[in-house]
Amino acid sequence: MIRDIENETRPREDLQALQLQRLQAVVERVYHLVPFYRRRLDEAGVKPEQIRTLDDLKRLPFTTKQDIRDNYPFGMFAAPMDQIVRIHASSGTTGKPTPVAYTQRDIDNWAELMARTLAAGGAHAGDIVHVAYGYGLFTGGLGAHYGAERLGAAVIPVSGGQTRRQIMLIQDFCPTVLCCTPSFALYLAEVGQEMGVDFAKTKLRVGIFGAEPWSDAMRTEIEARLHLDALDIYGLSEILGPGVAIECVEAKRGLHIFEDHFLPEIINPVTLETLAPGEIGELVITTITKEAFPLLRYRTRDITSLNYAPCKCGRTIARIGRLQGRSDDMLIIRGVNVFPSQIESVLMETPGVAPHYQLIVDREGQLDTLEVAVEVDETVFSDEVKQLQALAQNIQRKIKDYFTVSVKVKLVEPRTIPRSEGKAQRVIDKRKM
Ligand code: DLL
Repeated sequence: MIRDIENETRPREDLQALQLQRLQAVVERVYHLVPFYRRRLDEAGVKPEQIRTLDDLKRLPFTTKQDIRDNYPFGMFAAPMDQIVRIHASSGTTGKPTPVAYTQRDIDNWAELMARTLAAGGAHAGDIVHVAYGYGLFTGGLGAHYGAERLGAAVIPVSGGQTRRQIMLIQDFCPTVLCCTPSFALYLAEVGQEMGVDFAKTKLRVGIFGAEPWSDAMRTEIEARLHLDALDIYGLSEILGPGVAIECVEAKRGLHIFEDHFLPEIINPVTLETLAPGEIGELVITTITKEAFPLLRYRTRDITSLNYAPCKCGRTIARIGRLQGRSDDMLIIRGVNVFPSQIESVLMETPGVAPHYQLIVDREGQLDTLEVAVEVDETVFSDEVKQLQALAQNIQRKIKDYFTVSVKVKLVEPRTIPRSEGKAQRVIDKRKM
């Protein structure tokens, strides 16, 4: 269902007029309220009044995560503290978290965007939404929570953890919508199976899964095991949290990005040139409605492409392709670029291995090596050693055919790869240890 027909099905010319007006306002805002941006814009020789067309976006400087770090903790806020009502932060695998802020209007816009997101998945008032994204500094839990309430749905704010108890609640409280990471969805399926739960008998109808990369093959697996429509949701704390882009349940082809709030571009991460629709590169987003934490041309590091073709659901807003991963997560194994999600696709095509894996990157001499540790399922595990070896070789060959690199494949016992209640850790980089 389209919750906001006006903003999601507008003719492009009208949308662009709105975007330009909002872009001009945000440039004006940051120029006057954020010393960092004033300096950057002055260095680039751009004054707010020189933004006359959407094309002038290209004249604006990029913003990076490092810029936000350099202004730690609150130097990039564009509203005084008496107008800020919420602070979240991205986890940051190393060092300090990256704080982001919201005014009351930002929170309202976010709730509305998340309501639009859930509606794209077919959710409506009367639904019961089980939110298993973490609550706290992470934006997933509270983002989904406010959106579901705005939609008029009932929220079960379980947050992460206590997997068995969550399965009990799914059976007893009968939620119809499940919000969590795809790796946790898979874990719920696994634990449910151990508990003898038939998910076809639960009321779950749709899953809103994101916050980490996952493949189409993983979607098929989760849909079959949980008996629901699994949709991909994208967002990042710096830009908003969840509610930036979502697949529609009608097409499940590309994630609609809410262009009335975000201006997307795709750039070549090396030359920084803007790429054409369809070309794969780094997603850059300019927020055009945020008050407390607006960002100009923020380099997300996420790799995808843009598609402006109207969708069969009726939306005219652009779609981004499924995220391949972050440029920082891309492994370069003997000169070949490999994304963990691509390895996942190969593993998922192989009968006998479970969808739980880890990639271990190491270095031998000057060369980077990759070991793929993947669980075999119960039936295969009891097979003879010879059969297990053949399975490992088969996976090795498939990966070699696909990427032209040789990797080591290690089959491991069922349930030995750590399960995740939030974002899964797929890559272990021993080079950095
Ligand atoms: O993960 C916000 C979120 C919460 C999105 C719940 C979706 C659902 P951060 O912790 O700041 O925010 O992490 C953002 O996660 O730059 C991507 O690299 C990755 N990511 C998020 N969604 C997807 C997705 C939240 N659908 C970072 N596919 C982003 C692939 C994703 N990667």
